[in-house]
Amino acid sequence: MDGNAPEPQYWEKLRLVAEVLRAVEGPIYIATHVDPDGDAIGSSLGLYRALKALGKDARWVADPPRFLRFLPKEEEYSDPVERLPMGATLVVLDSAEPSRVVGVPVEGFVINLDHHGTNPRFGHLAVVDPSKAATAEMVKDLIDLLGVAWTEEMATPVFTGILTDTGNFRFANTTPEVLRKAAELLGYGVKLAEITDRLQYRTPHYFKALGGVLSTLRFHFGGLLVTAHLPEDLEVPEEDSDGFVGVIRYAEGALVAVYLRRREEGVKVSIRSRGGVSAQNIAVRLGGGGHVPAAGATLKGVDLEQAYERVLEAVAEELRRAGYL
Ligand SMILES: [Mn+2]
Repeated sequence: MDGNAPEPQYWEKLRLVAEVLRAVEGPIYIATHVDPDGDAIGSSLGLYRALKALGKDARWVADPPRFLRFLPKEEEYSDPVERLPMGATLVVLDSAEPSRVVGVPVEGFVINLDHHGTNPRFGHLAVVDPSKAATAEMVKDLIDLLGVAWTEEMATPVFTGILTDTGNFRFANTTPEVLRKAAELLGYGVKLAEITDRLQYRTPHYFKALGGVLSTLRFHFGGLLVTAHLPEDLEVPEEDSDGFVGVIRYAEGALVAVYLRRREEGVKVSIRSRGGVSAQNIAVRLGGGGHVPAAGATLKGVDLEQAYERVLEAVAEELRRAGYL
């Protein structure tokens, strides 16, 4: 099976999700993946607000990172729960696998909405469409199907999810359809300039860490691969660390960028690629997953040096497959 093919029954399945959600009388839990990004927070908050507007007993379990905390009100997100009540419905968004879901156990009637091709289609109702730029794009369609009247409060997080997963409409996933949806959302009062500005805010600590990361920059395979890592003496929150790969990926001539940092569970790697080279293939070889241009993995039980070795091996294999080596 081609993990990246569009979902042929997208609208049928999404319509079924809308019907189920409209019919639910009990609590509907909404959750997303660990280390949530703009799409994770945006898609789940947008759906939460739409379900609330429908009068549903919706609960959004999340811990928004600092740079996204301007989106929700504090009373909108709730703390992790150990068990879901009997008969609960759980909607998980943007989570490539059940183990990535954070804050709730994956139980009850599970609806899985995602755009990661590597998603194993877990849950009772899975709508996984890798042709979609963002899970928020799917939530845009779902809210339309729910028949809720759009408001700025609903449109803003959904728009933010699309904005961040398309790299501010710069990535190849920015299709005419994506721009049409984004334009429609702008029409509901989304403040584009304000949001793009807010999303770039970082702490002074972040900029110091960036200096440390850039001091580790190295080129491999004649410049086809650029790598950098977080120096061992530097600590930054994962949400800050996430963005560093987005800086080094612009090294001219590099087809692959890999950023590594030590975490409790091992070494986490973020991978970006272009020019027919698949970050997803590299990530899968390292035991992770993601999209073709952007993917990641966590290498368990290795130190930084061993992680570099494995990364170089996996990248070499992919560069060979793509005909560059
Ligand atoms: Mn996403």
